Amino acid sequence: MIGLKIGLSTLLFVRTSIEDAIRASAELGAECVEIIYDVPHFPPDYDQRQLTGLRELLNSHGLGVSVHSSFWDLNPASHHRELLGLTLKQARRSIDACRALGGEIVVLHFGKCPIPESKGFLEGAKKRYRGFIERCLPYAQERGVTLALENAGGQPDIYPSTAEELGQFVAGLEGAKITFDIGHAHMAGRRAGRKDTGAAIARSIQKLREQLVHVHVHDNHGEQDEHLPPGDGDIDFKPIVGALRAINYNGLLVAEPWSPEDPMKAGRKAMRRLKNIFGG
Ligand SMILES: [Mn+2]
Repeated sequence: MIGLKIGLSTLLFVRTSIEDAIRASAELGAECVEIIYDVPHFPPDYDQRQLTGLRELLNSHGLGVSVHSSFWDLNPASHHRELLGLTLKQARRSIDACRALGGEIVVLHFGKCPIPESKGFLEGAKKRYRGFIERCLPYAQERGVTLALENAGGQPDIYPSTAEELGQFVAGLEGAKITFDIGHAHMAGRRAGRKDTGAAIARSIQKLREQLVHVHVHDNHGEQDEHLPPGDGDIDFKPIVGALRAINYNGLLVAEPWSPEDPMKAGRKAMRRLKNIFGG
């Protein structure tokens, strides 16, 4: 493994160029950057030959890198064959980008089912999501990239949603790994009726230790996916950090604060809190 590195997602910098987002992350003390391979920095017609320059920029700052696959307007469980095809095309481009940047991890999102109340439709969505991942896996493996599927907040119209559901899903898929999103796990815990979610999240991390290869950190108050800097919501990080230590997690810890108005302020706060919370 590469050793624990804390850093920032480019999700934070939607009003600057990708180059400035990388420079700003380095300035804020990030040791790694997660590149969101989607708009605004990577439009559908993005020329991937430009990735060579980005790789040099990342290297010049000594930054580790991961890639978050395209997700805006896409759905890996879509009932529209064309949309499913487009989602697959963008996932492959994201995998290509990760390889070109020298990264090892591509984060993939869950599928969406607009009418989970219809059992047959939900089953179809789950089947399509599985088929989608089965098509991405060999493409990633051939390029030396690991696919890390992300847990959501326990919403009924998303699959797989809770960390438990995701764990069951990847258990049957050779090579599929997990991005553990702490903010989403907190929402899922609250949705399941828990007040203090920290202990349950810690147990979940322990249980998924074999597949857990990547971590997203952000905070919220258990209801909306606020993407606050850690410490600004009501997540109890203590047991969570304990669990990550107990499983000897030493991959990337990517903070995902959302603050288009003042990204530097939110990024500085997120980095400071990450260092305090995780003892970096
Ligand atoms: Mn996330």
